[in-house]
Amino acid sequence: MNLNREITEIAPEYFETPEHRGKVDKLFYETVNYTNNEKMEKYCYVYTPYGYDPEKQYDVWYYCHGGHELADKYLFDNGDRNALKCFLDNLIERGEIRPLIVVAPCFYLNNTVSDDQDPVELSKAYPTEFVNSIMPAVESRYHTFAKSTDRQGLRESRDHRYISGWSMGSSCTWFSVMQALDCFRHIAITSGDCWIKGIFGGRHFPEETAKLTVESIREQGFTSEDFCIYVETGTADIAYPNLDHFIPALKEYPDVFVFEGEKQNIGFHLWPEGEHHTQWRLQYIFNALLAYLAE
Ligand code: FER
Repeated sequence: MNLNREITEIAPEYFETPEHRGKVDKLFYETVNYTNNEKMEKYCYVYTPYGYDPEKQYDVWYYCHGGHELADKYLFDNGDRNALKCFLDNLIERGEIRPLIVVAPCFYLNNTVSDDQDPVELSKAYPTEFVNSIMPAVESRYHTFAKSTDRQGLRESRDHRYISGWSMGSSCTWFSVMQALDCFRHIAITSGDCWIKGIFGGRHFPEETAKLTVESIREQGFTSEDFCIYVETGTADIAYPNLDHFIPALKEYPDVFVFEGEKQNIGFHLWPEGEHHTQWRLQYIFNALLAYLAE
C-alpha cells in the first residue's frame, strides 16, 4: 500500500483486451427495504479474476456507483467493452495488482434510479444493507477471508476488505465508515464528501462534519492505526470544494487521521483539471486500486 503513490493516467494498453480475462456474475440477494422494512430482492455485480480458484481466499473490493446511475454500467460482461473490467484484467494479467474479487453494489431500492428518495437518507441507510445483505451474499458465495458472514466473521476478516465509492457512492462510503468500520480496513473515496450534515455538508460545515466523523470512529473504538483512507478528486470536479474544505478539517484530530509520516493513514490526491464525469471516474478508481494493491 502506498497512500502517497503518484497519480498516473491510464495508459491506452489497459483498455485493450488481454488474453486472460475474468468473469462478471450478476448476484441476486435478499434484503430489506429500509423505508418500510419489507423484504426485497436486489442484485450486485461480482468480478472474479482469471483463474479464480474457489479453494483459494481472495481479498474483496467493493465499489459503489454515484447518483442517477446504477451498478449495471460499472461492471458487466459484454465482450470487453467494460472499461473497469478491462483494466482489472490487464492489471492482474501483468502482475501489477494481485488477483482479487471486485463488487459493484447498488444503493437504490429495487436497483432502480429514483428521485423520490432523499440522497442523504439513502446513503445513510446503505451501510445496513451493505453489511447485513451485500457482504454476506457475496462472501458466502465467493471465497474471501471471511470464515463466516455474520458480523463477527466480517470483523475478523476486515484487513482483507476494501470499500470505495464514486460521488454519491462516496457519501455511502463515508456513512459506512461511520457505522461499520469494524467490517473493513481500507477505504477509497473518489469525488464525494461526507453528508452527515446534509448535502455538500463537507463544504458548508467542514468542522462539524469532521468532528462527527471522528467521534463516530472513536465511538467504534478505532484510532488512526486501524484503518486507512485514500481520497481523490480533480480541481474541476464539483466535489473539489467539498473535499477541499472537509479533508483539511480532519487534520485537527491526529489520533484518528494522520496526514504524513510513518503512521500516515490518509492520502488526498488532486488531479489538475479533473472533472466529475466517467472518464475521470475511471482514472480515479484505477489509481486508488494501484495505491492499495500494487505489487
Ligand atoms: C460531492 C459532489 C457531488 C458529493 C456528491 C456529488 C457525496 C453528487 C452529485 C450527483 O449525484 O449529481 O461532493 O459528495
